[in-house]
Amino acid sequence: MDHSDLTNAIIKGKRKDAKKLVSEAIDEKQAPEEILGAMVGGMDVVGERFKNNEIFVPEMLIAARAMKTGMDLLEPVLTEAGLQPEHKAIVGTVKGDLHDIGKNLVVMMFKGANLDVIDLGTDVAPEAFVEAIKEHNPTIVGLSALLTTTMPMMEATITAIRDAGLDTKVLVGGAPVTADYADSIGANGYADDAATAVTLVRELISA
Ligand code: B1M
Repeated sequence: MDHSDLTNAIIKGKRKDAKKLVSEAIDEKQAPEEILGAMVGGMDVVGERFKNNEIFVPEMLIAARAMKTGMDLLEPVLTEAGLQPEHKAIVGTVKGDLHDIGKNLVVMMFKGANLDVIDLGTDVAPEAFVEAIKEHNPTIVGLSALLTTTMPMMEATITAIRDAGLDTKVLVGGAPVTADYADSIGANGYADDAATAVTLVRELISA
């Protein structure tokens, strides 16, 4: 079944269209994984356009909202079909840092890529990340920081995770963070923006 109109509804952030199209596809007993794939495909296009500065934060937010509208209808159907997200991601802004606009975009893009996301919020202590990893056993942990004064908390968090004997892959990002800094603190990956974060997670998962 062609779901290109649903993909376009996500790209354009048309949440009413997304709701109608997902509802119709479910009623017609379309394969739920194909309906999901059409929406994830739409978010991939949104991510690419955001990365290329063709669209900006507001457009990304309305696309994510359209995806959430569709997912609210589809999730029960996916669960019934036994189709749970294969991978979990824990995401948070590090201790001492209250910035979460970017972190929230990363969370939205991860959900758009069908990851099961546990969002720890802001000002998250290293030990809170460790406890959450032990509880949820995620594939990926994402750390966000927006202050030069809180970037060292990224290193402290990675150290706490490793000292706890956990080898979960850690992805870092945020305006002042760089790939060199990520390497210097032993992160497994760095992403410049939310769309690249999705690409990187997919690479880390398939590695
Ligand atoms: Co503050 N703040 N702020 N601030 N703030 C900055 C970051 C600052 C650069 C402004 C400035 O002085 N030019 C400066 C930091 C300087 C430095 O250390 N480098 C600064 C300061 C100093 C402060 C305070 C200390 C101000 C004060 O109170 N004296 C204070 C600190 C509070 C605290 O955190 N403890 C403060 C407070 C705030 C608010 C809370 C009021 C507010 C945040 C609101 C919120 O987030 N809920 C705020 C804001 C909005 C900003 C600016 C204006 C915008 C940041 C933003 O949201 N950008 C910012 C100036 C600037 O950066 N232009 C500034 C948009 C967002 C989409 O980008 O977060 O970079 P970004 O996310 C991107 C990428 O980085 C990436 O993907 C996102 C989307 O593509 N990404 C990841 C982000 N996280 C990622 C994680 C990943 C991967 C990619 O893997 C997991």
